[in-house]
Amino acid sequence: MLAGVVKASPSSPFRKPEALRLLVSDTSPYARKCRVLVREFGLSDTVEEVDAHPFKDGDVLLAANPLGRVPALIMDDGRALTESLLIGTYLAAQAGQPWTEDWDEWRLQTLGSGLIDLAVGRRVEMVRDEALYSEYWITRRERGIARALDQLEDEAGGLGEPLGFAGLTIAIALDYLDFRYPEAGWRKGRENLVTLHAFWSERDSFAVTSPPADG
Ligand SMILES: N[C@@H](CCC(=O)N[C@@H](CS)C(=O)NCC(=O)O)C(=O)O
Repeated sequence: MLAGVVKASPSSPFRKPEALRLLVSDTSPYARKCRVLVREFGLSDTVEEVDAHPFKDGDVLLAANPLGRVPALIMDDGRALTESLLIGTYLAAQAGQPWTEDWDEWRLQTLGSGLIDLAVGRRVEMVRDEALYSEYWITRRERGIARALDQLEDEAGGLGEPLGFAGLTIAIALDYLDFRYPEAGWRKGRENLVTLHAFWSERDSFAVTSPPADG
């Protein structure tokens, strides 16, 4: 069971949805956070996943999210939530398991999400035209990734709930490094992160949402 079962749910500003559409791309680690949560919360019958690769700028995605990013969660009244953290929080509430006010869990979730930001930022820089490629930005991202990994290694052992949103976000960040930046060699000397990643890797929700090998 995912974190956040202790406190009573505050009343939701949204009525209980009957059908939700989650716009995703199969390589997006942000979308993956939400896709895993849908499965962990048993919401697969309520949430339909719709492929909406952001760089295709499809009408459905742009209508849901003017920022042109996935994930976006379209509710049955047409409004859409954006940002993986907000969508995850909403899904938790819908599942009757709202996140608790565990600020340390939130802090580590945010650091894990920032690690994803840097890894995605590095990837974006790597695939730019050669003329636009910036060694400065790539190495800056790489230094940030290394620092974040070191801090997460120091703190991951103390994660109260490896199945919580922080643990999930960190595990997805690590898996994304395997996918897009294996040279980072994040496992070396980072046993706590290895354990966390292995823990999530054994879960179906994580396995079936892993990015395609040719993605
Ligand atoms: N902070 C956002 C980040 C979402 C994001 O940047 N998604 C990427 C896919 S990995 C995207 O859609 N990029 C397209 C773009 O930035 O134009 C979240 O947590 O949902």
